[in-house]
Amino acid sequence: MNKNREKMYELAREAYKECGIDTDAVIERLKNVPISIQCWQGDDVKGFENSGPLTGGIQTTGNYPGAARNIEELQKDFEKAASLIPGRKKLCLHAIYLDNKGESVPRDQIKPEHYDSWIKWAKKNGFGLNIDPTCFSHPYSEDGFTLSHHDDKIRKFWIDHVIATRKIAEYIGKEMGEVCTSNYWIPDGFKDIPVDRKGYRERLEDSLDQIFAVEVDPKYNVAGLEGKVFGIGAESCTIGSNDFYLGYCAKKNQFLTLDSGHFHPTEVISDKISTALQFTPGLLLHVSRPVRWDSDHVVIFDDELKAIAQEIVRSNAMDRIHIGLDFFDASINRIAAWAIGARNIQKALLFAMLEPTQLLKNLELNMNYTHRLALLEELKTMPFEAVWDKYCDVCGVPCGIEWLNEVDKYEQEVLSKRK
Ligand code: RNT
Ligand code: ZN
Repeated sequence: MNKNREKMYELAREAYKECGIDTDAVIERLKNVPISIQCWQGDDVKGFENSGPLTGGIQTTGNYPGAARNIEELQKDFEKAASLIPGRKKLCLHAIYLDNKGESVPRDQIKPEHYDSWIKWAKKNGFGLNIDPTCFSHPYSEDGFTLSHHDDKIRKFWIDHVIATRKIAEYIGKEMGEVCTSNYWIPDGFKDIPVDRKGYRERLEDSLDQIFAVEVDPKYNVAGLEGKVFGIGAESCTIGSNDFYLGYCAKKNQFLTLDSGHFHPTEVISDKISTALQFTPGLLLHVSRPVRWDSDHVVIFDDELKAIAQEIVRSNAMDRIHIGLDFFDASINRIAAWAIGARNIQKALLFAMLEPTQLLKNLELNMNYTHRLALLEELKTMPFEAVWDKYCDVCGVPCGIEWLNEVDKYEQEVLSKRK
């Protein structure tokens, strides 16, 4: 870190100290909070099954050159991105990112060995690993239904796929010596107004019951259920809505996933975290950014991101919340997309941790809302940037915009050569 930045940090440290915040301690704490980073930003959610197009109500748009075409490229790209992102990183895989060694493996028959090369790579690089079942982009999901399908054969196929992924996740957890999280996102839904919502939801419940009947050690795998308001081609009804899963998770003691892009435009997950924590064993977060119809824009440092981070930090339940990212943008440099989004969630967490929370809570309890608002507003212009730079420096990643030079260089040397 250059001299000016060091000086700025010293001043910032003093300023925060006056508010009762120990910036060095905050930096040490944040360094160890794992962030799950989605592998699918690197290749536009294609995976390595060599099968059909992306379906299931999600879309990537744009054709920025240089997308990863195989496991090796995706790994190299992620290593580059990771070198620009401070903090502990886990890579989140989807089942379709298996290493099938050129042989096609049906999704209900995937095995732990198909992910061994990922485990080896993650260990070598000091990354954690998570894995999700892939219930989309498949001939058996083409008519819009998987775990709620009325055809028992198809439904069974998807149950078996999720169970297979469940066992793989537990295996990965054991290999990595820490919990491997899985997000269950089931795209099932109707384009037009359905008649039998109840029947589909009952079948989804039954499928989940069968899946969770296969026990895994919660030390090594936990699964979160992710609701959604609508998808492209499933505008009228999503079987796995947030209400459905909140009810299911509360009743059956499962983790809930909240994706910040999956709600009505004025509905925010920052207001849902405390409720979900109260009635479920824990949460997975898919931190994303909704824009119009899309739920998956690159995460920016906006008010809702700050509010999400504040809720995480203020909840005192960080051990029950697994923070993950979910966005995919094919219209900009994909490594930059990873770096921007992941640096932003880190920024938001740092910003939240630099808050004198107890003081604010006391003001609130004393109904001193004037002071609460005044203080919250003053905090916004504290010398945050200096602490952020110090955090990046401590983590050995570039401060400020310097990371972008690395991306440009990599684009020139590596990405632009991919045809
Ligand atoms: C889709 C969900 C889901 C996916 C990933 C690829 O709307 O958010 O989480 O984005 O599983
Ligand atoms: Zn998601």
